[in-house]
This record gives sequence, C-alpha cells and structure tokens, in this order.
Amino acid sequence: MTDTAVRADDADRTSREHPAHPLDPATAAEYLAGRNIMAAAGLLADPVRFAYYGLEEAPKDEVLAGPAADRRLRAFLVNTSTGDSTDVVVSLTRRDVVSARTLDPRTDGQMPILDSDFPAVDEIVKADPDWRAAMARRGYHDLSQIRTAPITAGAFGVPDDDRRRMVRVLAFVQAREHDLAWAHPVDGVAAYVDLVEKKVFKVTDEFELPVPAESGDYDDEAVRGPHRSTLKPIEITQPEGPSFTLDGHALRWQNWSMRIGFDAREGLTLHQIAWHDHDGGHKRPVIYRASIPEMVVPYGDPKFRYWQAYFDTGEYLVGKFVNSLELGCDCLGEIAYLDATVTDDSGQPRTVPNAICIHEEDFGILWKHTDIFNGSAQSRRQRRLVVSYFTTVGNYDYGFYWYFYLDGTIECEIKLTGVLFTSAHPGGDHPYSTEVAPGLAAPVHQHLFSARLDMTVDGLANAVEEVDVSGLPIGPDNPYGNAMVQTVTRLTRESQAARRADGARGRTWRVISTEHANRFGRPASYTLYPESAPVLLADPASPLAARAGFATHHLWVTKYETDQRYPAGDFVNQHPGGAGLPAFIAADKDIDGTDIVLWHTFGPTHFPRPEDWPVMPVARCGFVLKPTGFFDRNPTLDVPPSPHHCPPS
Ligand SMILES: [Cu+2]
Repeated sequence: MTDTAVRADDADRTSREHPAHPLDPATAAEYLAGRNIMAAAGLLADPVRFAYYGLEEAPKDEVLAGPAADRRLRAFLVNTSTGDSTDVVVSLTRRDVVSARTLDPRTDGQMPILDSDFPAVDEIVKADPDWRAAMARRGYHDLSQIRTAPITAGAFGVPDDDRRRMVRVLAFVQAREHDLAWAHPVDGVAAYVDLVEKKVFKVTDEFELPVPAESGDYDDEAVRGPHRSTLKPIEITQPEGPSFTLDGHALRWQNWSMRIGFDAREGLTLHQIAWHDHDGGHKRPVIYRASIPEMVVPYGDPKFRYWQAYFDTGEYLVGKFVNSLELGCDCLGEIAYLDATVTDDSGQPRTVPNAICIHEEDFGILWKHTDIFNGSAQSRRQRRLVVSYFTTVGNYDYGFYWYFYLDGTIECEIKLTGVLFTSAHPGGDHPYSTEVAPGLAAPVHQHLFSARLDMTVDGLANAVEEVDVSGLPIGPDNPYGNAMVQTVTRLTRESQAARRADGARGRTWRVISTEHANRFGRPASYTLYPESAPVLLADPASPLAARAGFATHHLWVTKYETDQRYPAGDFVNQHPGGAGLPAFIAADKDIDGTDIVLWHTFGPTHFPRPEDWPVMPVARCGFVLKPTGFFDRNPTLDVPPSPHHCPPS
C-alpha cells in the first residue's frame, strides 16, 4: 500500500472556539457555545430537538471587508411533543440570540427529518393494528423481519395534512441478518405517520403483489460468485508528495486557491475560488461560493406511490450522512483529509474523521502536437485537483466531486451509486418501472441537483450572456450555405434569465466581467457548459412542480442576496410550494453588471437498468465551467514535459 494520508486538521483546530477565518466551518466548541446560548434563552426545554444546526455565514460584504465578522450559528428547533418549530440564529461573538422565529407549518412547511424520527417511526408503525393486519394478510407476523423506510410526505392539498408533521412509510423484508432488505419490498401498503401525535393516521392498502424472493445480498458469495483473480494492482505514488498545500481550510494548488467548508445541510462548500497569475502573482477571483444546496428525487409511478419525491438536501440534510473515507478504498494516492463536524438531534457535536478527500490526479493529455513543418513534437500531461465527499441517504449513495484543472477549467461531478429504490413488478409491460430481478421492480425517477454558483469573475460586477450556435441559410452573403455563427443574448433581468438548455443549439451561458477585459478588449469570462438533460418531468401544474420550482429550468440568475441560499426555500419539508427561486426572481431585479448568483439544475432521468441491480455502478452527472477569454492565450504553455519519459523541449 503506497497510499498515504496527510493529516490536514489537528485536534486543536477542530475544537477551537475562534476559527481562523469567518468562512471556516463551525467547530465542536462553537456548537457547544451556541447550544449554551440557546439553553440560557429557554429555547431548549425538553423535548426540543435540532433538525439543523450550522454556521450562519457572515454576509459577503462583511467577509470581504475584513476578519471582524460577527460569528453566528443557525438552528432549526422542533419540539417533538407539540411540533412547534423555531428558526434560531445566535451570535457567538455577542453571546446572544439574534432571532428566533416560530414557523407556521401551513405556509412555512416543516423542519427537516430528525435522526430520531427513524427509530420512532419504526416503533409507531409496528404498534399500529391496521398496518399489522396488512402485514399479516401478506404472511408477515414476525415484525422483527420488517424494515421501515420513512419517506418525506410532500404536500398534496389534503385537508389536515398541512397541520401535521408527517412521513409516509414503506416496508421491506429482511429475513436474515445480512439480507438486503431493498430486494424484498412489501408493495401496495403504506402507513402515514403523524410524528407529533406519534401515531399512524392512515394506512393505504391498495393491492397485493408477491414479495420478491431473490437475494440481493451482493456481499454473499452465493449471490455474486467468487471474486475474480485477474486484476493486477494499480498503485499511485507521488514520491515527493502532492503539489498542493492545506493550511487549516485554505487550499492552494498550482494557480488555484480556495477555502473548504462543510455544512450538515449542503455538505461540501467551496469559497473564494481564485486564480493566481503565475507563482504568487495577481489574484483573480472566479467564484465566491460554490455548493449543491438542493436536490430532489421525484419518482414517476402515478399510482400508489405518487407522493414519492425526496429533497435529500432540504428534507434529510445530505451533509449529516457524510461518510468517513477509507484510504486505499475510497481515495487512491497521496490524500489529504479534512474532518467534518456535524451535530446530533440534541445539538451535540459529532466529528466525522476523513470526511473530505483532497488529492491530485493525472488526467491524461493536456495538450499535444507533432508539427509537420518545424518538427516539434510536444506532449503535456493534464492534472486536476480533486475535492470530494460521499454521503449515504437511505438506499442511495452520492459522491460530490469538484475538479480544478491546470488550464483554468472547473468541473462539478456527482457520482450516483448505492441501491435502487424498489417495488414489486406487476408483470407484463409496466411503463413506470424496470424489472431488475424476478418480480422486483425499480421505479423510474429523476435526480435533479441545483448548483449555487456565486460568481465573481474578476470581481463582483458580472453579467450573463446566453450563447447559441447555428448555421445560416444560403443567401447573398452565404452563397454556399456553410456559414455558422454564435447568437449572443444578454440576460439583463431575473425574469429573463430562467432558461432551459438546448443541446441542438449547443447552448451555453457565459458569465462576463463588466469591468475587466482581455487583451482583445473582450470581457474576461467563464462559460457554463450544461449537460442539457431533461428538467423536472412532473407536470407544471403538479404539486411537486410547485415545490421543486428550481428544477423546472436549467438556469436561473439572481442578484446576490445574503438570505437566498436554498433554491427550494429554507424549509422544504411539506412546504406548500412557491418558495426558493420562483420567489427570488419575483422582484425581477437587474442582473446586468452587478453581483450575481447562477443556479444550475442538472442530473439524470433514471430508467433503471438490470445492470443497476443489486448495487449500482457509478452513474455520473455534472457541469463544466471553462475560462472563455479569461486568459489571453493557453495558460498552460509553462507546464513542463514529464521528467522521465518525454524529450525536453
Ligand atoms: Cu437513480
């Protein structure tokens, strides 16, 4: 094993009460201090639980002005006996409560799912006589074999649902200790649970289908067969160590610098991403803050499970389920890790070791040419800096990867793996699911992510152009019909900037500096290249489209506002709809030559394949940001040839 871990974080740094930088993640000591402030203010009387607890980032102007920003934490508190929900902000600097707002669930929605909701739901469902009878009718009397999956309820206008804090529960059979429960769904029956009343208020029992029997336990040699013996080792060695440096949460690599953050809701956050001309030269900001602050996974079966659509970030909090990564398994090579500190339901800090993985990778050819006239034969290797983490939300696992390349390219890639959500297959041709094992179905669904890209291309004054390509018809200026052009449309107001991708036109969006130009007098810019996959397929009039408004367009551009952080709104769980991006653009602000935020929707529409079962090979999605006239020429001419293998230039 040649992999090595560079310990980037020491115990002192994670426990200190005064972090080095206002954008550093909240520390364990800070969470405890904030908790004490809330307790002293009487906000934590039992049974109040923390549905979210994290850093309330200082406003951008304060951070840019200097280090004296007020350090604040935000907590979503739920009283599990009354359902009362409070959105609290405390100042650690002033040691007081800044604000405490009580939510109205009918208009604000509900707080996210609590850790303790999972065992509570299991107990509530298994005690319910109607649900037990539904299980008994299907032959299940030993409920210790049943696993319950609490699924966020959505909002469908059903009377009384809007006053309840609720989930809907599906059941799976795990007959043996190591069986894969997802292989054995008990379909047709769901329990609707009121988490405050702690009871099942409705059981839907609509049809019976046999519980699929084939084992999905891919750890079992009887299922997977013996391990193949034909793979020779691949070892990554960097005898002189990696080329990056990590100082606390500040990361430097080649021309790039940035700060690394982590949040229980958003997961990995990147801050103050900048390009430095040559070594230690002029610093050029590109992105003030980059994150994936929402994702929704809507399912496409209109019958019994029409309500199945989870907002993994706003409803479950993806960052809370961050994996602790294993050197040599999850990350290969010369790795630096950062720990992540999140909290449990009672606001007590929990530090996940090796949560964020930082390393550099060879990425094939950077540029290459053999010149037919002057005989020059040159080849250079591309490299990228990788900042990533993995999270497990129920059956799925998601890896969030950010790549920074030598040539100024930035890429976000999400790796989707884990186990498909399953149902029983009704037989024959079923339009809404794929049979992946005998009698076992995987319903069609989408994974729609929202990237929030707070752009600062050469400063705060930015604007966005939509660029389409097309051919021109034959005419007097184009007699042979070969002309092709770009059509550039400036998006000047928020209402005009809710846009769809268009693969047939090669549509991209260019973020330009309205203050800095390159040597050709053109604005310094970065271009967003979307994948142009479908947006939300739910009907625009559907309850889901109202709640996932962000997912109805590939691009939104808003004027920067400190409190606009979540594309589906602050409180997503059971929200009636309309929050987030559709509300943000209602004032239709000017976005031309000002501080703007890009919001980009992307992700696959997943008609499962048999090959996705019983565990899914990684599927990928993402987007790329490329410098477009940000530099005056190829910025990698100074990259030397690889020392051992290539002829010197
Ligand atoms: Cu999927």
